[in-house]
Amino acid sequence: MSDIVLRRIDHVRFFVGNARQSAFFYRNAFGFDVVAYAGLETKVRHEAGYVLRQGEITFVLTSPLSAQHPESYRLVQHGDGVMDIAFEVPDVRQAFAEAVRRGAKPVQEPQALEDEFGVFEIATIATYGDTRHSFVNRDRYRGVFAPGFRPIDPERYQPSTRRPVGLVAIDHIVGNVEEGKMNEWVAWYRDVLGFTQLISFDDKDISTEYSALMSKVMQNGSGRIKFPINEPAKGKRRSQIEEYLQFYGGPGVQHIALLTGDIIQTVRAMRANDVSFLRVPKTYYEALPQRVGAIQENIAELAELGILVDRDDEGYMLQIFTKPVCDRPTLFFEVIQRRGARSFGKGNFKALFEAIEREQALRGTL
Ligand code: TYF
Ligand code: FE
Repeated sequence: MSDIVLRRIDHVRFFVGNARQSAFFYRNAFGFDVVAYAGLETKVRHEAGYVLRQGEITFVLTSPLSAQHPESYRLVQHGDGVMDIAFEVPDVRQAFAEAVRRGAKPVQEPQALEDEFGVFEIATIATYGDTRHSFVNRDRYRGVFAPGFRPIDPERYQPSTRRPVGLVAIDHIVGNVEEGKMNEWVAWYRDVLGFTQLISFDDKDISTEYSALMSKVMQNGSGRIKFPINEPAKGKRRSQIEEYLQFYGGPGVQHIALLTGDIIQTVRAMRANDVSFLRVPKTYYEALPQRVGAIQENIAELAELGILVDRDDEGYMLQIFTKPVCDRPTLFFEVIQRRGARSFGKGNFKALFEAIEREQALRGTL
């Protein structure tokens, strides 16, 4: 029938135990501005919400204010994590009706929420695990984020005087699903949201000694929204994907890749803010000139910061991975700069996964 048009990722909502403290982390470590708040002071009684923005990226942090909150089970089941990847769509009712007609499980019927700033429309479907996709439309809404939210009190959040971090957009968001389920979720993104497959990596591409996984990258019609989906593959010992599934208590978002126009500046700022990144051995940088050829960046500087490089037939890309940002070894972030390349750093998989395995070994989960 009709197409589901996704304009962009509107926001990513995290369900967390203490949104006030998570907002402090994403502001002071990742460089987000805190732009809006919902909670007791804005007459919202059941949850607190903080809206953070950097470039085109919007994160929403939600915490329940009582055990009666219908989502509060998430905190014990999953720990902090991504609850919703919301899309901006031209027509919420049509997107929801069509997605459900194509087999999506409905979570929340279309609603038009109104306040003095206009009408905000939202509907929600389920995806892997307890993760959701909302469809939102704010064409008739002039408020700071959504009804219930108020601009943040500048007394509480002065404009940051730190060095700018420079994150500009979401490049991709990766989901981990159970062994044998990757193709079902690939089919779901194809059949329900009309995505197509961009790339596939099998266990031979990515199996190290231990950390075997398979991955397929799905993208929407415009190519602006990219969702790799991973499943564990049989390796010698426990896959990093199995470790995630165990600690998250099921499928969920594994990492969010954030684009920067200057990864050296971004990683310098984040390191100065105490963000912990994975490290690869020095030998990685000795082999780098041979592997990727001429690049604009200084290799000593990349080595100092731990930034990885990979090349494809369209150009090259630079990337780096944080350690997990929660106590559970679940969600982490990637910072990525693209210089022509549209790929996902296959040439870094071995060094990267061996770095992840060293962390798994420290946790005793390998
Ligand atoms: O998103 C990707 O495909 C790359 C590679 O645990 C990757 O960032 C895949 C799995 C993983 C870490 C990175
Ligand atoms: Fe990635």
